[in-house]
Amino acid sequence: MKAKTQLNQRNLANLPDSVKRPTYDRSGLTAGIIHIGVGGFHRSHEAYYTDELLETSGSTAWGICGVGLREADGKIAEVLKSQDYLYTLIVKHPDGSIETRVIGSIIDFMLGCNDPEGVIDRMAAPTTKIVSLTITEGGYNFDPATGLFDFKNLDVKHDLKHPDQPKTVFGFLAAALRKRRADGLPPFTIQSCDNIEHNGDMTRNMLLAFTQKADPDLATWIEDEVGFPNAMVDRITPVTTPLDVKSLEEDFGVKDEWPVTCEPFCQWVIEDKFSDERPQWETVGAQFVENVTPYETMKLRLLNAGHSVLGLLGSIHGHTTINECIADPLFETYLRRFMDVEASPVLDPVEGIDLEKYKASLIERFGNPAIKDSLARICLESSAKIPKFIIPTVRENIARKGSTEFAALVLAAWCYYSDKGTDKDGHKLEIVDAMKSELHLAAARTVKDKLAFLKVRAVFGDLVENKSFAAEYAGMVDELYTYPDIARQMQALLFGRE
Ligand code: CS2
Repeated sequence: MKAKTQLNQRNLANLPDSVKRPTYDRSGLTAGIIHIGVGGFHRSHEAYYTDELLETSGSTAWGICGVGLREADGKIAEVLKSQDYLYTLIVKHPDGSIETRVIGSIIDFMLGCNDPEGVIDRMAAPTTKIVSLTITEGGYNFDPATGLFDFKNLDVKHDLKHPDQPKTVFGFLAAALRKRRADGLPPFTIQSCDNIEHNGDMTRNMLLAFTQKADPDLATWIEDEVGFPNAMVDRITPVTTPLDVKSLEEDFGVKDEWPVTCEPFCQWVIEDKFSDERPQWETVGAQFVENVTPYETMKLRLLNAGHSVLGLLGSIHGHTTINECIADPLFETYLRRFMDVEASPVLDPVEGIDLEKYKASLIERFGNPAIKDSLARICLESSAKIPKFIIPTVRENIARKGSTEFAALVLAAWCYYSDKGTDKDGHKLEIVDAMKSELHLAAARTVKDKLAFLKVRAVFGDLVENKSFAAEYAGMVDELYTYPDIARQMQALLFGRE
């Protein structure tokens, strides 16, 4: 039996040699970065890059203070505090080998729902240079039907009435920027790390819409002074399982209540548009570029869209993980065909990237048998993902009269998934989506109206008005409801009817 060491600052020196750990002086760091949304992805990505930077540069200005805005963030707050904000990153290679590394860049954590003034003050402190965000695709409060900021959101209404006790990220950003301006401080950079095309521009537009209503003078200052770099972020980070916690303890001797697992691959391409100082992340593998758009479009429409394609088709077929889908030749071929015939033709060339190699690398990454990325995670909040990952490709193909059938079948599968909530053999699927009941109600009307699901404007906009796409989709839903066997339809699209 291996000796077991509780992860905390005091015990760092006692960890087994196989576990890499920070050697820099964490007690001397200031939090130049405040990060809102400390989920697995932040911990495998920005916090990892920053840890490497602190390890190699001797800089003391770039510690991270994590922030959670919701009650549900209480758990991560508690775990991180009890471990002196340390956690283990478990990197799983396809050959089964594992690297473990304790990340030290997070040095504090605050809960906005318990202490809004404290969080605002921290964001407004002179040492804060960047507020970064992973608030998920659905967190931007963007109404896809109108393209505008959603003022109907009750928390937004609350924030407009109580600017010093905000609940939403926009309320917090506005309050902190207002304070900095009053204190004569430069603004921080606002850095989105979410999977949204032009994520910086999106953040800017949403924050400006909010502040134009809340405080028009402040909006002008934000417009003139605040940097919102767009970025492409990438590292597959599955949900941590109890088995991950147990294996870390048994195989490596580290007791860590909430480690993070991820793949070896990691990428971060950022526009160099910061309002103030920034970390030299380029020294640890990030790329700074003039224009990130082609990179983000490529990633969203191949990787994230590819995930959703496998996630929805795979779920109703009865697969449970991404690597299981890739191990099934029908699914791998389908994904390749979607990427080649529908996604690639509407992508701009990306400097320095060979698209064929990029797609092959995605198949390889998805196939990593150690990752076991669950389809439940991939399908989580599909209503926020599909409009960003798949619908733009469909629209562009409609415009250029290209193929849309591979995507249409995914939407038909999503309808079935939302309606039945089971795979084809009746096993219950775990569906988590802010629009779950609305989507279920629409999907359940399919038998009466084949286009009922496609008519949900908040997701599909006016897609249903395109007659030929609507007919293609209707035919697929019809067939799926008649023969609930998605593999049969995938086969027919790929190889024709027998
Ligand atoms: C996934 C992403 O949430 C999803 O649907 O596609 O979380 C994906 O794993 C990451 O963006 C990888 O960088």
